[in-house]
Amino acid sequence: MRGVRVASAAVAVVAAVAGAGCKGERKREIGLAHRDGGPPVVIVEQPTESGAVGPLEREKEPNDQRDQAAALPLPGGVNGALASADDIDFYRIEAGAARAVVIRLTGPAADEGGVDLVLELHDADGKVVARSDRGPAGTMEGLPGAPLAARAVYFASVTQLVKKGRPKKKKKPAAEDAGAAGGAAGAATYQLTIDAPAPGADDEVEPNDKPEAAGQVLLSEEKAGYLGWSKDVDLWKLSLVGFGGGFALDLAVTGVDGAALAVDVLAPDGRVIAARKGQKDRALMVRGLLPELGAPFYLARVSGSRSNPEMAYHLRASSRALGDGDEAEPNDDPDRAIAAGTLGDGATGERRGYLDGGDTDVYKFEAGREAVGLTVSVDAPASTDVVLRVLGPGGAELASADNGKAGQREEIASLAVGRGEIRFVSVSGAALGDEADPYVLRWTSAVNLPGQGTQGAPTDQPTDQPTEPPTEDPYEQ
Ligand SMILES: [Ca+2]
Ligand SMILES: [Ca+2]
Ligand SMILES: [Ca+2]
Ligand SMILES: [Ca+2]
Repeated sequence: MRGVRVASAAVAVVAAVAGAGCKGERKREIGLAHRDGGPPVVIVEQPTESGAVGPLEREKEPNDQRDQAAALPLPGGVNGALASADDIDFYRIEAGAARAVVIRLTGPAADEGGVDLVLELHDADGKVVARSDRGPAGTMEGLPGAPLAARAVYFASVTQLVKKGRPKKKKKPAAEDAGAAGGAAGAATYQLTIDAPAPGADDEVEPNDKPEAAGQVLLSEEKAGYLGWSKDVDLWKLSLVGFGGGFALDLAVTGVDGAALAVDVLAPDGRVIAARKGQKDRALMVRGLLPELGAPFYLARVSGSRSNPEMAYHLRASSRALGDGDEAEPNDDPDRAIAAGTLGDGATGERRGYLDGGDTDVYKFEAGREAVGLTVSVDAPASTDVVLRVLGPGGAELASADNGKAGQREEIASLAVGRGEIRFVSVSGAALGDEADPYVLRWTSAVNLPGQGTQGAPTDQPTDQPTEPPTEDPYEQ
């Protein structure tokens, strides 16, 4: 396609000029197709977000050491091949201006002689600063948004993942000889490209793993980022400006194929307010966070079990007016329990909440002047296998219910609570990180008449007397 090639050459020149503003670099891009009069260059059009990188040059061995590495023009690319299971090919990248680059590595599938490729970015000293190892053969490896410091030198390396403890199969001699044959088609070949597209206004800017480099997120804005390499961590600064009383912060991060997301929310001083883990491929929410008084922002820390250079996540923060019976986070342990109310004869109530990504919700109850029998139940949304527990004042478990499967109700009936005593009710379980519907916790309490029978400790015994009588207003603030 002649038209495509012309367009991509134009893109390459524009990018080089915009990136470095250097005449020498511009000349180099134009000269790509006919450098040093060697064998004809293999032309591969490599589609990228910003158009195309190409044509690609042929790899030049030897390049097993960093000081032998051929330059990888930016933007540009190379066709190469791994000669053996332990071959390593290095390419030298000169950053020029500070910028974020997209590096991609592709190769054939296993049945076409391809191997499980690994892409690494090294700094000038050889330290690995980013790694992509998703596998198997045929899977794109990539480093989207990898940050390069101004005028620094980097090296990209291509290797093959060889599973430990299992000798490499001799099945495909063609693949073994690929390097010697100069990268014959269908062997352990690969295409490596590098490009420096300008990030959009709502895209992350790497590096962003330190609070001072976190991308700003205003309420109702949507931002995009990549789990760009192994152990990539992205911080986002969630503005709490304008947050009113009674409003909660909801955070939603869309799913990334192949990865289980993790989202932590941190206070400005670094304390973890909420830590959530999602399921593979699925979105993850953190709902109902009640911002601490005066906190100007929270930080959201996004990471994942695997990288994915092809599919960005989208992050959105929003505020929601809390309804009467809505839970408010954090409430994951007795110290941060939601004060649910006083238990007395005929007292009832309900709360709605979410068990996003491994969340636990704890509610605090306090008996009034009489001993009561407490009955609590949870109605679970369809995807959630809920666990209900009642804990004593010190956090010890007094009763639990986990009989039902996902979507089924759990109940603990007629549990004795002595006068003035505190009970914590804990709701947890296996829930999807993006379950749409809340659970509903309900409770009733009634004065425990003799002979009616309750479980738990006997009531109205002297040992059950609280050391301090209930206060006039037992409701917690
Ligand atoms: Ca990232
Ligand atoms: Ca990052
Ligand atoms: Ca919750
Ligand atoms: Ca919670």
